[in-house]
Amino acid sequence: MEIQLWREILDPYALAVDELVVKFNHIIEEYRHVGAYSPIEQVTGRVKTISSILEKAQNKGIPLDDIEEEIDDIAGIRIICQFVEDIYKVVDIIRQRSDMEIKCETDYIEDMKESGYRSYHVTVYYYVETLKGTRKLQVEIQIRTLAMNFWATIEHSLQYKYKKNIPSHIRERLTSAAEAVLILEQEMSVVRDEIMDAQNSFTIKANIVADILTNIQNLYKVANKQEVVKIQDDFFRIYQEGDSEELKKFSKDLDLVAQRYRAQSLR
Ligand code: 0O2
Repeated sequence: MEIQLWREILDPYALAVDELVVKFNHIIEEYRHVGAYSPIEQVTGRVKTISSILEKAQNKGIPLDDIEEEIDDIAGIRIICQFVEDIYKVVDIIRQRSDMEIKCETDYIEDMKESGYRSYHVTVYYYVETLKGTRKLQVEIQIRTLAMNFWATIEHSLQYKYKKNIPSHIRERLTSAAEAVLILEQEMSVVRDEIMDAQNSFTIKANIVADILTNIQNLYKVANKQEVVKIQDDFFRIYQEGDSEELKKFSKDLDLVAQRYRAQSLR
């Protein structure tokens, strides 16, 4: 197939990947803005390379004309979570969205692959607008924890290195590493609430400080300089004392001052 033709096929998938990465990143932002823990830690996306598409088509006996129908991971999104529980939250988020229609789901976490691979796969239909009109595309979303991703990335590289024939002694190591990942995740789940609390209070504090600094910056433009310098000194003192409740109260009071000057911060 000519390169131009491949470009025509793959360009809409690149658009789908770009849009979806933006959308999932925006979900992280939404959680952070309300100071809540985000079940999504990180999002990446990729369009399958031509050689990888051809290899898959050949291995599975798929005619070139049918690749878009038969290969559901031409566009791939990978969502990384901190905890196993978060994966199912993300799946719920996807199920509720009106811009993605679920085609199928595979839970390789409940049903680990023989290789030791664990991940939750959701294949969705997603619409993109192109010069030639609306296109309905398949996108594979892989949702996994940081630990599962670490394992899968290493195993994938080894598969590549050994052309899918990983020597048995390395296979055995990978199997025990997969078991270690399982134990690690179980242990981390026990302390999940503690970790979430710590991360939440960190995000909340960071948001409050950002609000305060924006308000001070805005006030510099409109308010009496001496008053703003005093506000700034008070802020530094409270910040250094490290009392979160005091910081919250200070932020609320500052909001009122900023409102008075119509200089309120809007993040
Ligand atoms: P890439 O882009 O190189 O990652 P099937 O015939 O159903 O078993 P299919 O249709 O590829 O295979 O679907 P499946 O099993 O859901 O796999 C889709 C993708 O999941 C793979 O893409 C991998 O990214 C990942 N995956 C599945 N099994 C394994 C595994 O054992 N180890 C690792 N590291 N990843 C796995 P591709 O096609 O390999 O391409």
